[in-house]
Amino acid sequence: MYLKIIIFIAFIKFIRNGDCQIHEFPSYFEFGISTSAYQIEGAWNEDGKGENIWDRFTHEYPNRIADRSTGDIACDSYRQWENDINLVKDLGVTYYRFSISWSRLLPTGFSNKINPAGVRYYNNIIDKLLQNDIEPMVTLYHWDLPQPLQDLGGLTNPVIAKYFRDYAIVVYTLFGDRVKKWITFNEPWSICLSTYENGNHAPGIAMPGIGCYLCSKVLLLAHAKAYHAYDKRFRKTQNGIVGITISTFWYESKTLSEKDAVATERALQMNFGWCMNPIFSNKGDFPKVMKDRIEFVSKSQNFSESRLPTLTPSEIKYIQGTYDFLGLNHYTTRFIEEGNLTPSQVPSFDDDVGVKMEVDPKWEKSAAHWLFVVPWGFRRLLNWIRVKYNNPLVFVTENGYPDKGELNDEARIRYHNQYLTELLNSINDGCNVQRYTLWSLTDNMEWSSGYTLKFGLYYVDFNNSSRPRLPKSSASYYKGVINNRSLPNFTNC
Ligand code: GBH
Repeated sequence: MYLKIIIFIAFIKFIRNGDCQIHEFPSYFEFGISTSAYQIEGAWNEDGKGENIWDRFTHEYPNRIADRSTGDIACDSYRQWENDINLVKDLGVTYYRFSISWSRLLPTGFSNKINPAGVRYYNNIIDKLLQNDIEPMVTLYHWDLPQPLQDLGGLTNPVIAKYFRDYAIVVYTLFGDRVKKWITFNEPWSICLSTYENGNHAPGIAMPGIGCYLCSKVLLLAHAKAYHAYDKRFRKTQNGIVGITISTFWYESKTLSEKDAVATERALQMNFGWCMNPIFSNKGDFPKVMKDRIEFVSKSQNFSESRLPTLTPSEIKYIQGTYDFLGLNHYTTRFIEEGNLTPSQVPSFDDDVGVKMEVDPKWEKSAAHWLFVVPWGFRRLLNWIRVKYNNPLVFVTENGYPDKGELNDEARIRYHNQYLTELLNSINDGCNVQRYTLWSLTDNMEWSSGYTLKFGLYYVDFNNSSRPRLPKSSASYYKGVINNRSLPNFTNC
C-alpha cells in the first residue's frame, strides 16, 4: 500500500513537471517595484514644495484629464510612505525604484534654495529602505518639471540642461552616500512627444514636428551633463552607477517584404533609436535614417533646414557613452507597414516616420487603448538591443498591465507571467538583462488618464480620504515569483 502511494506521488510529480515547466532566474537576477513622485505623493503644495507642470496642467485644464482629477492627493504617499515601504518589503523585492520630485526639493527649480522638508522626506524613505535591506533606485526626472523652468521654455530651452545638472548635483550630494543607482530621465520619447508634439501631457504644448526634436536635444545634453557631473565629482567617493530609462514599443514587420522591413527598421530607429543611438551606439548621434528622413521631409516642406537639430561633433562626443546601464520600459508591440498613417498632420513626428502601425485583432486587449498583450515582442526587443547596441547591461525599469482595478486580477498575472517568460527566454538567448521592475506598487495617478487606469499590485480606494491599500491577487503572484525565483507556467497548467 505504502509503495503504491509513493509510486502514485512520483507519477503525479512526473506529469506536473512535464506540463508545468519551472523557469529559474539566474542568481544575479533581481526583482523590484516601481513608482513615480507625481503619481503617488500628493501634498502638492505642502511643506514648501513648489509648483510643477503637472500641478499647473491639472489645475488649469481639468478637461484634459480623463476623470478631471489631479495629483493633489494622489495616493497620499507623502504621508503614507512608511506604509508603502512595508508593502514593498512584503513583496520581497531587493530594490525600489521611485522618483524625486524636483520641486519638492528645489521649490523654484533652481539649486540656490533647498527645501529642508523635501530633504527630510527623501532621507526618511532612503533610510527606511536600507534598514529593510531594500536598495533605493532613484529617478531624477519622471515628468514633473518645476513650473518656473517651463516658463523659460522647459525642455526646448538649452539652458534647462544646466539647471538639470545643478539639480542632479544637489541630489547626488544629499543622497549619494546611500543611493547607488541613478536614472536621469524617465522615457525621453514620452517626454518629448507627449509634452511638445501632441500636448497630451503637461504643459500641453502641441508643436508637431518641431517641439519634440528641440526637446530631444536638450534632454540628451541634460542627461549627459548629469552623467559627467557624477563621473567627475562623485563616482570615486560614492561608487554608484548612472543610466537613463528609455521606453519603446516593439515594432514587427507585418510582411516579409523588403519595403516593410525597411519601414520597420526606420520606425525602431526613429522611436527607440532616437535617444538610444546618441548614448549607446559606438558612433553616437541621432540615427542616420532619422537625420536623412527629417532633413528631406523638412526641405520638401519649405523649411530652411531640418527640423531635427544638429548635434555638433563635440556634442556627439559629449553624449556618446554616458551610461552605466540601460533602463528599459516596455509594455507592448505594433505591426509596421510602409506607408503613411492617415490622416496625419504635416509636419509631424508621425508624418516624418511615415509608417503604418497596426495591431493584430487577435491580440488580447487591456483597459488602455494603446496596450495589447504581445509577450513575444519583449524577447524580440531585448535581442534587437543585444545585437544593435553591443549587449549593454539592461535593467527593465517598467513593465505593467492596466485594468479597471479588479482585486482578483487574473489578466495582470497572465500578462506578467508571459512577459517574464519571454524575459527568461531572452536571458537564455544571451541578453544581459539583470533586473525586472514591475510597474507599479499601487494604483496611482495615471497622467492624462487620471485614476481611470490601474497598474498597481495594491488597490487604492481613491474615494476614501485615508486612501487605504489592499493587496490584489497579483501581489501574491509576484511574491511567489520572487520567492521561488521561477515562474509557474500558466499556459500549460
Ligand atoms: C510609462 O510610460 C510611464 O513611465 C509611467 O509613469 C506610466 O504610469 C506607465 O507608463 C503606464 O502608462 O495614448 O496612444 O498617445 C509608458 C509609455 C508612452 C505609454 C505614451 C502610453 C501614450 C500612447 N507610454 N503612451 S497614446
